Amino acid sequence: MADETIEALLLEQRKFPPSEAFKKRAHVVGTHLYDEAHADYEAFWARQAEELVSWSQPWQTVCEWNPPFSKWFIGGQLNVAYNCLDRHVEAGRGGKVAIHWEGEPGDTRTITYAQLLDEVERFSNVLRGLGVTRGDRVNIYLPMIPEAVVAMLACARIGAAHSVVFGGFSSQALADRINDASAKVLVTADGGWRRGEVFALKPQADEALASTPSIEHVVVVRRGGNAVDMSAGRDHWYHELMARADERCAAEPMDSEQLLFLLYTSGTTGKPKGIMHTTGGYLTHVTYTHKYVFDLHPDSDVYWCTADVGWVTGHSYIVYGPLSNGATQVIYEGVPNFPGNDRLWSIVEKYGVTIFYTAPTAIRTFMKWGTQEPAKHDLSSLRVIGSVGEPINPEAWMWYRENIGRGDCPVVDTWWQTETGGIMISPLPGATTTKPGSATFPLPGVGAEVVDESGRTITKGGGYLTLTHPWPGMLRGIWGDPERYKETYWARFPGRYFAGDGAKLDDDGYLWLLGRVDDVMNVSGHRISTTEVESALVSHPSVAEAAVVGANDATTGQAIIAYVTLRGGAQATETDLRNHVAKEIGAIAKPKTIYFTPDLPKTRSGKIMRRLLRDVAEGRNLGDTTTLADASVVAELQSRAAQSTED
Ligand code: 7RM
Repeated sequence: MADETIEALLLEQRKFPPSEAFKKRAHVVGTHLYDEAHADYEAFWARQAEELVSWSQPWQTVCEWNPPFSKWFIGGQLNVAYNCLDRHVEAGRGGKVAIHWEGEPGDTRTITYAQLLDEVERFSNVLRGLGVTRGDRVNIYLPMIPEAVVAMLACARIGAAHSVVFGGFSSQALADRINDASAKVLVTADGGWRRGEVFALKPQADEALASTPSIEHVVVVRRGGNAVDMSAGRDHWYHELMARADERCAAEPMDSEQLLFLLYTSGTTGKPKGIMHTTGGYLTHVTYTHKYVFDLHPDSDVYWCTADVGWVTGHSYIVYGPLSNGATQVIYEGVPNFPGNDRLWSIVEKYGVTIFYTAPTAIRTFMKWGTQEPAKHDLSSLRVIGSVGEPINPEAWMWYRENIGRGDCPVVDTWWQTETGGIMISPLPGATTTKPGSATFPLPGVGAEVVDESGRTITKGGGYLTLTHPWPGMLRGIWGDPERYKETYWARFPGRYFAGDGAKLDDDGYLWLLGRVDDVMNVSGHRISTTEVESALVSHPSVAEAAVVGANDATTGQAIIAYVTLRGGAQATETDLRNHVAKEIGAIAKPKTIYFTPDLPKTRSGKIMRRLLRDVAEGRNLGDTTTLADASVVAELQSRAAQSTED
């Protein structure tokens, strides 16, 4: 972590205690939850599981910890879909709106809990009819439409694990994930709306399906209206299957440790990891955090998380947390600047959104668009605003507070990961005095410590973020690769979970997250490994060698910068290679800039000097280059980087 960043954060002295007005209605004021959890974290989580989740059979053991493998609420049985739907309908809240859905073109759907339950029951029967049984995997590759939620909950209802692949991923990425999980069924759509146009999904899926032998059936939702090929016997329209499906499908009890989903995330190698999450612990974690971090009052709040269901934030804080809590939420299909830069604020006004959860990269984009955009709308309904996905710089935090939160809403900066399942470090809006740019403290029930290189606990200053004891939503492993699970998270600091993030503790004990310390980039809150992009580049026939680094970027947090050496006599343009990466991984992984160079800077033993390339990309003076085999390579790259900043 660059020293300047730490210095800049240290200068941040502003503090914002919760207002008296907010405290009056808040679920948590003061320290009682922290005290309770501190005394006995297992008993604390057990109380949450009992109060917030409905079980069809109680558990015998709260937690079994065979490091690094944990099991929670052992012997307990429950159904996640029952918790998210049936129990609200049974309690007389079937008429309550679960989802205010807004399509990008402006079409809308209002879906109550009773209607969502009906749809999920029918789709559960559809999946069963296609041969899906308990323990199978179902892949989901959909735009942000209600059917994504329906498909996930239907899987949960019948005990199949879903593996959602973000619609922006390429056919190759989809095929890799389907094959790793050996999924039986794929749920996709013809296309979806984005930036005023239909983007096709089914043709991408078709390309993937050419190399996914495990898939027996494909269900296609009609959304984009674009023409698609349907392969007879394999492909089926969602609406046709639904029209024929039985209406009722009882929620079967599942074991607390039944696999709920796989979600693939980038690691430091080229191969994404299938992160495993199970049933009882995960649901407890996301229900608890969604209720307390956002101070959710389901009878009066309208909640909106702008994530995509293809990311873990969409799983935990669009689908499972909010629905388990019986919240009313907004789901929006499209981009924030269609038809204008004020689209999100028009949605906040239209639905009276009270809780808004987004990413720093979005906030920095709103800053660029200017304060006149939110000023066009009445945002007075907002009362809690949140941030997730990457470190939020104090300037963006203050802008968010002032211009979206009227200087009056608590800002909750929430740190967590795909692997943690739910929020781990965050303020509680009625209890925590915030500082702009700090995620503040571990939540009650969570143990987090900063350690130095040798694993010693630090109480002040910078180091590595570790988690000190198991928590209910923690990943249960990496699909098919227990060794990689141990090595990635538990080997660096024995007995501790290593998150891969740098962190700093200030004089008051506040945590400041400093970003990744490994080869994982964070671009607009999306995790992409440098190796993955390098592999994509070298798979192009013209590329001999490639090095990829994440350089600081004012809007996206980090930007992907690639250095490429072409094969002798080969021709390829920057556009060719960017498109190639989009085809291999997806548009989110396209390098922002590609520098062509006859050689990459290497140590004498042949290792590419990525640190040095990052320095070049960020325009820093180079330190020690004496270990380089050929220092002139760097001088050349540096002068070109300087030129491109002047352009
Ligand atoms: C939820 C999510 C995880 C990585 C994580 C961090 C970074 C996430 C924050 C943050 C600073 C935050 N899951 N990160 N939230 N850094 N402050 N509030 O993003 O698996 O996709 O990414 O994201 O580096 O390790 S994720």
